[in-house]
Amino acid sequence: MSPSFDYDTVIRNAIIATASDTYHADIGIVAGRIKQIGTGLARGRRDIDAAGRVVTPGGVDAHCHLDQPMAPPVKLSDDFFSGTRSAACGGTTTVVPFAAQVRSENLQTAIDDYHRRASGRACVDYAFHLILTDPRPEILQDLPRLIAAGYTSFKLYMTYDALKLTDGQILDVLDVVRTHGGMPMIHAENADCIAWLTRKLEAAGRTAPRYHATSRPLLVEREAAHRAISLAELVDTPILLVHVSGSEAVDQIRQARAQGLNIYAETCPQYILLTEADLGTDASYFGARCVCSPPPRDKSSHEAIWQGLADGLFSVFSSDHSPFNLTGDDGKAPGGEEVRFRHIPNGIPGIETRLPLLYSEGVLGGRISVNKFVELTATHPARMYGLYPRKGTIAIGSDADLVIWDARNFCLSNDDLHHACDYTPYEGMTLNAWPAMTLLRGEVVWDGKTFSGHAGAGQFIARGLPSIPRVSARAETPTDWRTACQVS
Ligand code: DUC
Ligand code: ZN
Ligand code: ZN
Repeated sequence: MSPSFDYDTVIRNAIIATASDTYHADIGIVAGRIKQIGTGLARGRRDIDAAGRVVTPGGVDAHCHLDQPMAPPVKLSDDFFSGTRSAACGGTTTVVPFAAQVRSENLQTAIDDYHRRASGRACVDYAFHLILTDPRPEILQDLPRLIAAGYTSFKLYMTYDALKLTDGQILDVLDVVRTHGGMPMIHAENADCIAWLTRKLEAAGRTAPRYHATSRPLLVEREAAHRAISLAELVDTPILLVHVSGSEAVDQIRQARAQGLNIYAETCPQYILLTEADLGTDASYFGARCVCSPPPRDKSSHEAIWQGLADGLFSVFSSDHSPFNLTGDDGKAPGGEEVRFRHIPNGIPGIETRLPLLYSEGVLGGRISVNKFVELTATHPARMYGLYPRKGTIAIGSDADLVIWDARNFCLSNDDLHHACDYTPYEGMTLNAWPAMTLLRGEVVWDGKTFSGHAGAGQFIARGLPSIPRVSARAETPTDWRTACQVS
């Protein structure tokens, strides 16, 4: 007689870390979900011994770009297969990339296109944020339907000619989201300042990659962050500022939250680990590999970001994975040419290294607790974007998305990564941790050496509304202008 098992898999003797607790227990998994958490669980069909190992929820990378169309010849190096394979090997089991509206087209067209790109290709679970580039009245009218269908977050750009919205357009979107729910995500950089500085720098012959940072000083982000916060205050609705990089923007967010405004913020590994020096010298094009927007900053901004990670100013830690190859003609050197900094594709890879970098530098480096790590990389991203409690925690009923950690020293090399990008900005860095195992809905997709997932294993997730704790319990009193605008 074949033995019967209570569980498909049991992770035994784990040191379970959630956003709130750390404790020893076994995790029993049935049909991809966590069925039981306790000590001395009955045998599973498969038993995995995690003795002495920290086990965290699978990461939720709430900001990454996969297979997003670019202006030819430029192309992202990762599609949904290679990007999500890389995510899994670095401990991330849910990704939320962007479906970008092409101006003059509608949002459903963008959504349909992204489903085609992801379906049958994704190796981990996925959802889509929408990028709104043309919020004309019929698009705004369609938003409530899309929110109800599970597309509950919207990226709004204050820069990039092909993407940016005016302040008035941002107000229009915020007003709809205030009524119907969802989370506006704002890319805050002042477009006119960047354009003006870029012209000045080019006129002076300063076109090397390093001048990308010169064209975006801290105040460019600070001013736009302040403006975005003011727009959110006027409409009286929460926003999330994405990829916050500099100490001056951090100050703006701190002041807004001290006033009780529901301003949330995200940051990324590049803003605690890379500096402007990584953009190289006048004589070198190699710095193009670290060109991203906002640009890497300095040590004093790193400190401000670390402080914000530790004290709750930041809710979300994402990769902003946006990979372009250094070699070839579709990446950092478009057409194979060393171009002026304004033409270098913005973005760096990081979907696989996001969790190990924060675990190594933050948790093992003594800057944040393991519980804060879980909050920033899984629980709050899941809450912010309507994936919780299915994703983002270790709890009975949640998907069995789990990472078993291995604390070991090694030197990071791009050869060990699983993306389709020909470099990592963190080449040669010593890391102290890497996932020993990643499970997606109970299936081992990474065992520390080999990717064992497959294209099409990832499921699309229609998301709910945010369930993130509010910054303030401030009573929602109608503003004067709203009262005045009410039709009697
Ligand atoms: N900046 C963005 O806003 N998105 C992708 C990458 C980047 O550098
Ligand atoms: Zn952005
Ligand atoms: Zn981005």
